[in-house]
Amino acid sequence: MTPAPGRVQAYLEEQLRAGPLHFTLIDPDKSPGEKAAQVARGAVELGSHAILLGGSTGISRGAMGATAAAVKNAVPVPVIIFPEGEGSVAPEADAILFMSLLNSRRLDLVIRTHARAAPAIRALGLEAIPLGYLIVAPGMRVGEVGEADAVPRDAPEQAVGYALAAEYLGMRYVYLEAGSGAPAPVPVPLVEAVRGVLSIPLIVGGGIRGGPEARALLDAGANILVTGTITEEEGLGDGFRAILAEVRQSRDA
Ligand code: 1GP
Repeated sequence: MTPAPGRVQAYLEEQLRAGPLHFTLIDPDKSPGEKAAQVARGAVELGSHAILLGGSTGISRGAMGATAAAVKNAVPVPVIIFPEGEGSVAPEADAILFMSLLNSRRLDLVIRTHARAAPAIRALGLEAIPLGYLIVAPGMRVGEVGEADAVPRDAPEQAVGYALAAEYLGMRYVYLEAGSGAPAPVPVPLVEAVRGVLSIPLIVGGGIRGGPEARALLDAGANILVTGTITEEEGLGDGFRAILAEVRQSRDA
């Protein structure tokens, strides 16, 4: 029997019926506790639909938990852990992206860490969101640490294979990641090719720095845009607002 999607997945499915979404990624290491809560509050006021917590390597469960609690207290949208390992499993969040790094050469990032973490996730009652995570060149730090065979930017057929495999394995989302701080987002033709074959929602992140990039990715069929660096570097300024405006425009269309 397939388990019914949890509360956060049900919320996202409902929201996705009305159009694309935006998630704000906050690194609890760089913005702990109240600082993260403040960023989250502003982002949600501007229209962001969920807060992802993660980004740095080596974050402790205590630090992740404290920040998740502060953010949860501040915003009415889901607070979702974007994990980097077992230390990221904090029950204070609403859910955790249960993500397999599909094109990693490290078996622990494909499945073994998951096997170690799954019993704790179950015991804590944390909602696990099954997700296939695919690194596209340049991949930046996550590509290096994750020892990914990054999908070349001109090889959409490779991304299509991985994305379809993720769907056939029962994953509920596919995330195309160019890497945090990437000089350019995932290429439009690659997003179009994956969207063309996939039935599940497509998340795209890495290197989205303004309205035009957001518009191009939305037109290519991205269902959820993730941004992190822009708020770290520019706060909730014009660039961030322009991205949210494009998402809103697609929802209103
Ligand atoms: C990183 O996709 C996210 O995992 C966000 O990337 O920091 O470049 O916005 P940026």
